[in-house]
Amino acid sequence: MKKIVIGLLTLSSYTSFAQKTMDEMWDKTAATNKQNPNVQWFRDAKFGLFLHWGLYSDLAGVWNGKRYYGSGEWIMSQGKIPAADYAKAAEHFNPVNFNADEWAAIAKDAGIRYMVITAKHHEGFAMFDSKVSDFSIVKASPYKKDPMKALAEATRKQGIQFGFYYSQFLDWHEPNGGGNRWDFDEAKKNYLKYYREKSIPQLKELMTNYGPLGVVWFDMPGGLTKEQTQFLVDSLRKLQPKCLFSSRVGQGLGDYRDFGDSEVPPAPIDDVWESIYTHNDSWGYIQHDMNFKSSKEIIQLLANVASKGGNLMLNVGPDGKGNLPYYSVKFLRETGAWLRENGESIYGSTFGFIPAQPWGVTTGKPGKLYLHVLNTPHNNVLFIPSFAAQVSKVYSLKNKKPLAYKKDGKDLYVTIAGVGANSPDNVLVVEYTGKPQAYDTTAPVTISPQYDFSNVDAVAGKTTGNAKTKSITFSHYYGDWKHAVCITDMQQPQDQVSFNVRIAEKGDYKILLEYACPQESAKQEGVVNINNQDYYFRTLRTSEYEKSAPLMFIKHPVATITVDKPGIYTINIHPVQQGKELFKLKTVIVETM
Ligand code: JFZ
Repeated sequence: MKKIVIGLLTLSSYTSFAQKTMDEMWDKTAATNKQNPNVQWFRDAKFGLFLHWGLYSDLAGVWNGKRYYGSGEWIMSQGKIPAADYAKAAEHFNPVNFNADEWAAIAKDAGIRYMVITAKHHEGFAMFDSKVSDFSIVKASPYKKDPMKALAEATRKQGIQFGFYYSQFLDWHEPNGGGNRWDFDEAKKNYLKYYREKSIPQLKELMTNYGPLGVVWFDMPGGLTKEQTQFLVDSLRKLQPKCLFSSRVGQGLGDYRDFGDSEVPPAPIDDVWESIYTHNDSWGYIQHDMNFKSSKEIIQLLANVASKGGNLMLNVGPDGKGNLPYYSVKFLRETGAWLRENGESIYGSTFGFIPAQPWGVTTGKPGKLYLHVLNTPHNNVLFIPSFAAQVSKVYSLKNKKPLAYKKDGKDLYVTIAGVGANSPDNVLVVEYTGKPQAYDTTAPVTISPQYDFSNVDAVAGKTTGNAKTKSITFSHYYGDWKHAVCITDMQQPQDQVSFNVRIAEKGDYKILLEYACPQESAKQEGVVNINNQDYYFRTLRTSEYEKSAPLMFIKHPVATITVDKPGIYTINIHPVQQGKELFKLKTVIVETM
């Protein structure tokens, strides 16, 4: 490793950019501080809007007549487009339809509490008025105005927290910026010069000229040591002590934790964190990306993230003329309509103390547990296992109508008399007295015949031997990351996974294993043990695992079982012989027969 020493700052140049960024980005251990009073608004906000907007939005996923698939803001890198050619795109970039007040009003209507927009993405183009570089919307485009100024003001008028995304290290326009190896010789790069001459001065402009910012959303750290990052953070904090920094500032120095793109942690985390998702496949606008999530998906995602204790920041990609995509506006507005009726169960909530059930998830507030019913039980009776506190009232949040309930030991049963059955998330409120119980991480997973399927996810498994629980990363299009928690490394009979389940009612059930299995793992024998009964199976080939391809899962039916007595059971799975990894097991699916 080569070291360049400049004044007090030492700069290490590194070899494998891709590897390093992936490792650093997967920053699940970043230190955050939930005692910090400045994070409270963020913890309560729950729903943010992310906007990726730049020259790439105007290119719209097309260069020289060729359509690109994969995150639109990466088109310059994907096409190895020379910086000088790419810069010419600015000459045609004229977002005349941009209307800051309209964007802010749509966000408000959607129930958005904070907005983060790309001030400069990896392409290096400043979407604001910068004195530091001429490669900006004011100096290099016919638009000539500063849209960030207008948006900062418009959001503030609506009472929405405003923040900037800023790519502090990757800058493909600059010879000394990170990432562009198709134009610039890596060996000749001086990252520190880039930080000193563009990145830090522009960050200072953003933190000086746009009023109080809620957050600065750093991305893809690189080129700095821990001390240097601390120096960067300290010098910026002086400008706005209350502004929060995302964990991708690097080196564990952020104020809140960001999960990998499109990743929700499998269990609640009592920390300050955010999941980011994009509305379709790409972050930046692509004209041929029409794969939008419905309002139902957005609402259920929001409930799911809130039930784990985090925020959802949903990304939308405006086009090069400044229009928000039709479906983004439509589905955001529908989400807002749901939030107007049910927002009490989301904003300012924490994760609920009852783990996910076949019917849905829970959030909480003092004295209240919110049941987010995402799947209606066949018999219209919700089973809430191990609800220790004294219940005083149960009602539908939407119309406040009381609902019949009964306690059987600690178990609570609520009759949902057809209320809100068509809602994407039918919220019921359980009011209780006394202290909230602790979230039980070892609680058995509920299996109930009142749903067509009950899922027992890998995360609930206890592993022994060499078996492990791992988050596996893969992707569809370029930059379109997905994650699946799986049980891996089961190679011999001692490598086992056990699931503690509670079968709520007697009946016949089918057991399906959902797993991925490459050629070398296929045709191996495994065994599922339930209630001292062995059920043998042989693994079926799906496909090889590769980060840059979809991970293919099969739902393999392996056994039919009959349960005579409701109660707590163990499902144990392991290889029969010593061999290769049996499979990557994602879910044990229990189907009602
Ligand atoms: C970054 C950007 O490169 C991308 O263009 C977009 O802005 C996204 C929000 O952030 O991409 C990342 C960063 C981190 C991970 C994946 C993609 N990660 O942690 O896996």
